[in-house]
Amino acid sequence: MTSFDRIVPVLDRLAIEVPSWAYGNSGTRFKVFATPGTPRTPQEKIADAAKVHELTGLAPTVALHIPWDKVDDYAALRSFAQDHGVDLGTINSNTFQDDVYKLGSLTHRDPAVRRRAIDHHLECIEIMGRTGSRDLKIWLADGTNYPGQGDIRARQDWLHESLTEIYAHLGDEQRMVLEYKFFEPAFYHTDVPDWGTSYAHVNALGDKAFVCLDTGHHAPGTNIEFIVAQLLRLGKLGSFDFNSRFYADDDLIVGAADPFQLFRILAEVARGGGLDEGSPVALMLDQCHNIEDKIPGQIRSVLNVQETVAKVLLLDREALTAAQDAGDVLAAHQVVMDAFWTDVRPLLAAYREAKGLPADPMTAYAASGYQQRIAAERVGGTQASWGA
Ligand code: PSV
Ligand code: MN
Ligand code: MN
Repeated sequence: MTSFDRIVPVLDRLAIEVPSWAYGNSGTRFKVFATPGTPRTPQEKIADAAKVHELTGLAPTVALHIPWDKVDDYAALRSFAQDHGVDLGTINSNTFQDDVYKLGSLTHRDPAVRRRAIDHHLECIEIMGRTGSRDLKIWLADGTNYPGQGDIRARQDWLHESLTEIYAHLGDEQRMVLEYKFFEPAFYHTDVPDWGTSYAHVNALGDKAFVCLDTGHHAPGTNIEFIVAQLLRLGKLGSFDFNSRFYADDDLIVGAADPFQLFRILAEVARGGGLDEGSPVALMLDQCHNIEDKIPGQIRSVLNVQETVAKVLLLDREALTAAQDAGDVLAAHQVVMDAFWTDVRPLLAAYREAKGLPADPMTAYAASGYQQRIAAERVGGTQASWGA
C-alpha cells in the first residue's frame, strides 16, 4: 500500500460546503461587476453549486443566507437541491442589513431591537427544520465606532441573554456556530471580535454551541493554526469559513494568498482529529468572486482545499514526533516542509479519474459549455448580488 492509498479514506469523506452568496455578484464599495449568467434565484444558485459538486465530488452541501435566499417553500427547495445531487447546509442569519440594526442587533441597548433579532434567529431555526440543516451560523456586525458610544460590558450581557434564548430553541441534532471578526463594519470595538469571546459565549451555552473560525477575520500576523489547535483541544471548533486575504477580510479564493498558511491550519485540524470520522469540524467556503467567474472560482477553491488536505495527510507524523523528541529543530521543520512541497496534483488527478470524476475539473468545466448556457438562458430578472 502506498502512502497515498492510506489517505484515500479521508479524501473520500472530505466535504467542503459552498456558500450560496458566492454565486451572486459581489464587489467593493467602488463597483460591482456583473457577469452574464449570474443566478437570479436561490434555485439557480443551488444549480451552480451542484455543478461544482458534480465535477469535483467535494461540495455536497450549499449554505443559505436568510433573507437573501428566502423562499416560500423550503421543503421544495430542499427537494430541488437533492434532485440536483446536493443537500442544503448551514443556515446563516442576517442582522446586518436592516436600518433598525444600525447600533446593534443581539447586543442592542433597546430590548425591542434585541427581540426582533432573536426572532429572526428563531425563524432561521424553523427554516433549518424544513431544509434539514444541522447548523445555524451567527455572525454579528454588532459593535461601535467611537469610545463611549456603547456600554461594551453591558452589551456582552445582552449578547449572552439573546444567545441563550436562541440556543434553547435548537433541536437535539442542531448546532449553533458563533463566528468572530476583529473589525468591520464597526471600527472601534466589535462585540464578538476574537475566538476567546466566541468561546466564552458558546461555552456558557452548552454542548451544541461551537466557534466558527473564518480565516479572513484576524489581524495580520495572527497565528491561526494555534487558535485551531486550542479550540480543538477544548472541543469547541465547530466550523471553518475558508477564504484568503492579503489585507483585511478580502474573501479571496482559499489558498491563493498564502498556501502555506492553509497547510499549517489544516495540519492542526488533522492533528486535532478534525478530519476524523464524526468530527464536529465542518469545512465551508466564505468567499466572493468580484472579478473572476464564480463557478470556476468555487471549483478552484475546493480543489485548493483538497490538495492541501492531501499534503497534510502525507505529513510523516512518526518522523516529526521522533525529531521533536530528539529536540532536532531542523529535522522537524524539514518533515513539515517536505509534506508542504509534495506535488499531490498528479496523484489527485488519478484519484479523481478512478472515481469517475474529471481528472482536471477546471478544464472539464470550461469544456462543459455550462457557462455559455447559463449566460444565454439567464436573461431578464434581477441577478443575485452578495446582498440579495
Ligand atoms: C462576515 O464578514 C462574514 O464572513 C460572515 O460569515 C457572513 O455570514 C458572511 O461574511 C457573508 O455575509
Ligand atoms: Mn464568514
Ligand atoms: Mn467575512
